[in-house]
Amino acid sequence: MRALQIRRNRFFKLFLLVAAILGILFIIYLHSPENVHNISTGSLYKRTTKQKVTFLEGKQLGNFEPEDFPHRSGPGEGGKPHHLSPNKQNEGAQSVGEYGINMVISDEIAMDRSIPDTRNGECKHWQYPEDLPKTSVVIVFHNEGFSTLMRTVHTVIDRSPPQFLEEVLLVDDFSDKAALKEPLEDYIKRWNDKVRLLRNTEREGLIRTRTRGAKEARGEVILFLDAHCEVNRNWLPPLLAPIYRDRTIMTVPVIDGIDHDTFEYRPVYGPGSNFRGIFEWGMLYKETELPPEMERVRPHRSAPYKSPTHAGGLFAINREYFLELGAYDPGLLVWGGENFELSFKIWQCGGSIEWVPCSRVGHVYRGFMPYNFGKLAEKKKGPLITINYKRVIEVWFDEKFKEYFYTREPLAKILRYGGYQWPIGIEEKIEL
Ligand SMILES: [Mn+2]
Repeated sequence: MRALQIRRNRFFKLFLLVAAILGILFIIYLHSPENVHNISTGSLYKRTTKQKVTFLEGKQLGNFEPEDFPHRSGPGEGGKPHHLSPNKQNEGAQSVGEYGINMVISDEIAMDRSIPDTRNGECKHWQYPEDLPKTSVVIVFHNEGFSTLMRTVHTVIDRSPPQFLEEVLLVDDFSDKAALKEPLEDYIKRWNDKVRLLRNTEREGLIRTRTRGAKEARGEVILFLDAHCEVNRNWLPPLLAPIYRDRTIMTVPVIDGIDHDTFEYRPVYGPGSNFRGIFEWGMLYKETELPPEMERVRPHRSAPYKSPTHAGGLFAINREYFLELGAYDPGLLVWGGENFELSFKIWQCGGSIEWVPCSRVGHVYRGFMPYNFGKLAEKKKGPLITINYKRVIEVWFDEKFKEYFYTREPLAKILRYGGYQWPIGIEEKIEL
């Protein structure tokens, strides 16, 4: 008996020793250089418990698919064009001069008007994880029309599952229009703390103001929208699902057009087509259809797909990842080129960009930019946007590719773009 017990004891001790060694080896393995990255992304721990996105065969609807829009009649309902009565047309034309948008038309249209469902029919049948990350929708504005700004907020609140919407964060880039002062503060009280308002104390420009919004946001994901949008049905879960799967993925909704003079809502792209963002060597942003060889291997045309870049205005990203990348380069001026800067940084730091056909957001394309850059542009010689492009290229392109840009934009050679400070810790992330 005793002999057996001693043997058992020994066996037990040996077992403990082996278990301890295995444990230590596992800890060393976790901290080896290849895996440190995984740990910091959180994917190693969460992978086993994460829910999957699945496509439901048959007629079954996906878990976040809402009821159809009730049939309503009224100005602009159904996304139809709206026209002013003759006695208001002058006023309407004047507002186009002031805002680049016909605000008199906008004011006559309901904040929550119905709009056509422009998605691929498949989109109704996707099942998304129930524990998607909470999101701060960040909306930067400068002298925006009141009703277009508020319609953006109304549609976000009405058409997002509340459990995934941490807040809508409005960031005012030093507007001076009276309607955006107290009346705005009073209006958003109806949403209690769900809608927050921050104000810059001087003009900072879109790029820096967005970075401020990202820093002050409370959600795990930040989602930037322009200040004149209408989000469409079930727009949010499809944008969050890829980020939930991998925090280094940035997601981009497909944009529909809203006419600045009639508020007609219509798709920009042909039905069923999938486009993605590219750039040419003079840094002109373009879009091309997804190549057939990529489309062929995708089981569903409505599934997200990789894209080199994006137009800039509307996208979602893990907040901490965005800040780890140094947010937007603070040396970029006002507007332009920030979409490329962020895209290049994402790919060169191991991340990627996905366009999401099942997330549709309407955007008013303005007739022109209704404001100037004020003091922001005074100190600089040369076109701001070319200075920005030069800065992005000098930082992120290899010599060979820089030459392609200078061949297209020879004048850029003599422009000065200022000193560049690498974001802290980014060197370890760059994959050469
Ligand atoms: Mn816009």
